[in-house]
Amino acid sequence: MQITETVRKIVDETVVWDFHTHLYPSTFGTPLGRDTSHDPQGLMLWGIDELLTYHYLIAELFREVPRAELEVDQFWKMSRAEQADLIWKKLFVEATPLSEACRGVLTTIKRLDLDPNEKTLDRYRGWFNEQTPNDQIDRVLDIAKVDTVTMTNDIFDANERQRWLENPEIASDSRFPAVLRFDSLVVNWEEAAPVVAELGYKVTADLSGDSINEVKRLLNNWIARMKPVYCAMSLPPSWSYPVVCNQEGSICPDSLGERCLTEAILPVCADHGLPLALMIGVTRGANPAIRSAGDTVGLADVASVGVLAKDFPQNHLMVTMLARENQHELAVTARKHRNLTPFGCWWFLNNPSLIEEITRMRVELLGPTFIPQHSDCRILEQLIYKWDHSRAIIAKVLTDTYTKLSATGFEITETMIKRDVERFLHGNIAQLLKR
Ligand code: RAT
Ligand code: ZN
Repeated sequence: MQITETVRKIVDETVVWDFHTHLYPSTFGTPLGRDTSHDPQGLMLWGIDELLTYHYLIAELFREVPRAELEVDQFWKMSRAEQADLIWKKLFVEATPLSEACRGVLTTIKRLDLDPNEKTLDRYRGWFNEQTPNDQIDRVLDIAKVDTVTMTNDIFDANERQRWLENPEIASDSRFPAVLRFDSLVVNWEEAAPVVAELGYKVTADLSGDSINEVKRLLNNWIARMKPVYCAMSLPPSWSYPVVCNQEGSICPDSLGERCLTEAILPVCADHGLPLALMIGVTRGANPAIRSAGDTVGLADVASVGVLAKDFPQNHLMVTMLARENQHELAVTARKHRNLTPFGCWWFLNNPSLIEEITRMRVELLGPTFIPQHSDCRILEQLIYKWDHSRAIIAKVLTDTYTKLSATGFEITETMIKRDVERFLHGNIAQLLKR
């Protein structure tokens, strides 16, 4: 058997369950829809203008263009189409699109059978305008060979929350399972409390009285409404468990977040058999002027993850971390706690060189017991490039691993490779989410 060719073929053909995205089906409305789903505030993002105004590319635009030519405020006043035109001109026409986020747009265009050498966006826009949202979902899932696109459904996003309240059938497309997300409960209880109170729950700013039970009631109600496959939050690099509080005399804000986590979130997740995903290491608003393009990475405390896994053996934790420097310790920590599964190469790590390094190390330390990648897509068509690019690297790492293994005299079979790849791209997720 030719290991390289066999692995590549199997990795390319195996259908993916994407563990974490920000994608939605058309029932959530779409700004680019000529039918009933048309909705300027809609959440289903697709098309060339959205692809080009991805926050990764906005960050790159501001590196390329000097301030004298474009003030940040000026950019935000432009229409989405004008922003997309500018990004195409500056990053793809007047400069060579060397970065991973740029290459991704080109891979996507090519795999949609369009020519990546256009000087303007007219042809692309013309093509997208002829598509309908639902046909485009089918087409993209087919090209990317993805059958399950896990959503991120944030109860603190008023726009999204309203849609769930108005339409109980909103998540009827089983290809898009829901995920209950609630960062502010832990990261910023002060900000969360008035919103939770407004929703009809009797909570106080210091979590006194019946507050914890009310947070549990909130979570139970939203679990009943969304039927999520897991719960999730992202945490800053400063997050620690147990909380280390330097503030004397007053209530430490982080300890309120910790109470939400340990007294409400973890018990509710355990009751429902739902894993909790922790995405750790993001500092929001390091440069707030450029909005989501201004979030950054920080070194986080992996030991806290281990202590949490030890203290809550009845919970399953799915963890991804943003700093490259945290990856080895996370993999080692997962060896100590079977209720801890590392997943994905998140955000600034979703680059070929880093995916390769991290996946290689995880295979060496964890064998087949982790989830190598998630896409974090915000725009539908990104599924094409994110999975294309990741599949190539996963195949490379597995080829090297099987080659070394076969040098021992151990026989590698096609059945074995299929079993492993299926676990990595689909099966491990299905098993953890009991689906
Ligand atoms: O990767 C991203 O697009 C980030 O903006 C975040 O959405 C991050 O992945 C998150 O889920 O918090
Ligand atoms: Zn995300």
